[in-house]
Amino acid sequence: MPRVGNLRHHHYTQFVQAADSKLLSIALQPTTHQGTLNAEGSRFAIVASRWNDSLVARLIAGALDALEELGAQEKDVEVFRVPGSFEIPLCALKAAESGRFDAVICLGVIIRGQTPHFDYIAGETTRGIGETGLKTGVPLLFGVITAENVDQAVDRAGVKLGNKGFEAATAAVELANLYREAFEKR
Ligand code: DLZ
Repeated sequence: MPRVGNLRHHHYTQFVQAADSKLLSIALQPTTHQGTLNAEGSRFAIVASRWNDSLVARLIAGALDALEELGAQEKDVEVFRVPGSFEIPLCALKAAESGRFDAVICLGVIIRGQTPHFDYIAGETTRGIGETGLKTGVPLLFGVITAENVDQAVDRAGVKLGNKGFEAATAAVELANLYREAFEKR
């Protein structure tokens, strides 16, 4: 019988079902932390690659659009350009380690059809961005499009919610506020 934590699987299933059926009558009201979507007072780095620049430019525009809508000040946003997505993690690491930013928004476009070593570049970029967030404790946002072809990439670099830059910047604002409110010593 498979185990989930200390519960046997059938006990776990019953437990989940019981919790579901009682969902509306649970009395426990723990504190829930959730970041607000207010960018005022937070500082953001945008690390963006130049490869597939016409699409990355749309991601940068999307990110800036979101930050402006959420109240960020121009002086609190800095953009760093690197040659390709493979170079994003190191620049993001330096930005995070500088202590000057509450979140680092990583933007790039990697297209399989045009990239023989797509898996290596996409894999290393993803791993490096993830590791940098864990190593530095600064939230790093993954706004790197990994697409099969140009059409797919164009779809993800569109307007507002269809724009990975807009999405990543919105998440950056939320996380900057969440970590400040929930974990910073007062
Ligand atoms: C070399 C390369 C290729 C073929 N394709 C892409 C891509 O689709 N997207 C991207 O961001 N970068 C690409 N690069 C460049 C690499 O990321 C890196 O800049 C170079 O290998 C130099 O280290």
